[in-house]
Amino acid sequence: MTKQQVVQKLTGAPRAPRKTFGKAFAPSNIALCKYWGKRNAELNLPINSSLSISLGHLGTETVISQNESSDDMWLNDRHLDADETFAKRLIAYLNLFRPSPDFFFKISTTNNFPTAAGLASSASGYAALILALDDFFDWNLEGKALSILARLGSGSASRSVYQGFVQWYRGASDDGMDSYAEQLPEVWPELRLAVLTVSHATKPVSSTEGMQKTVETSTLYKSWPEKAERDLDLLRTAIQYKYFEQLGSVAESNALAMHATMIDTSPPVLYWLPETVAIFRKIWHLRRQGEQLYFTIDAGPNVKLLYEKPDEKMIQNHFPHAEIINPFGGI
Ligand code: 2P0
Repeated sequence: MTKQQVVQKLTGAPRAPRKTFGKAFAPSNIALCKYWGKRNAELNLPINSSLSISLGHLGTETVISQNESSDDMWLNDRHLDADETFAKRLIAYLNLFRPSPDFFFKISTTNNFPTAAGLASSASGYAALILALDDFFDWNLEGKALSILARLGSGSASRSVYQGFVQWYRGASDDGMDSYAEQLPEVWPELRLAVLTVSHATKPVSSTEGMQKTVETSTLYKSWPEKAERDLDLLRTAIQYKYFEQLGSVAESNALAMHATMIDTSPPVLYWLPETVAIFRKIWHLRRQGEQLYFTIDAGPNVKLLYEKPDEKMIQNHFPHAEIINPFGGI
């Protein structure tokens, strides 16, 4: 099945928008059990299920309307040239939703998280875009369909159409209709994340390319799907009973295992910098002294701490530059 066929199946025959503009917000998210590896690159169908926490009010707001003669795209108040990589990907996604080839969009998208925090923008970006399109065309789609459509833009976006803890089911069908995310019922108001920024530089290998190469060449990757499914079960239990130690230790182990498969790739994909490893060592040292903190890390050098609210002072003392996030603060 193609992306276009998936869109037709979920939104029906193409028709004009019913509103003058559409507007939506979607949160960024950080995975505790990571998405790494696709079984279908066209539809962003994952090899393993994943589980994330959405970041409350930190994310992307998008406003969309009709434009004459060409697409007009703005990112954080900067006009995008149609030949920029970012714009090309956006236009390819918008092509799926045009009622006719001569229909063009105006899009203004704004990320409210500090760019310095190094949080992924494709997740909240494509989630906000599909929610804004749903508003503009007045489709009134349910969460499952929105999650599937967001996935066509970027895999991790399938999780950003919801707040709170979110699970993305890998699914098994070829058309991906069973590969969507759902919000979990639990909340954990004491849970905190803190971003430690090591570098603002664009990563040398994109996630899309990194995971493709890993699947193709890493021997260690063979053990990843089973490890991810087991970690996901352990995380579900940790969330259900608020076992922080289990949540933190499983998330940390899952992130390190994902990076192990990247390092095992040919040529190696190593996102860490010396400062990244120094932070790992500092966290492990603090844990040996009895402190309760863990980390997770995505396809980049920046580290995300996991801790609970009573430990905020300790975190601020040891990591004065940490960007603290309260994921359940705005829910
Ligand atoms: C995640 N990452 O679960 C994992 C952990 C990065 C490391 O999802 O190709 O930008 O657009 O589907 O979603 C980043 O990958 O990749 C990602 P595409 P995406 O958050």
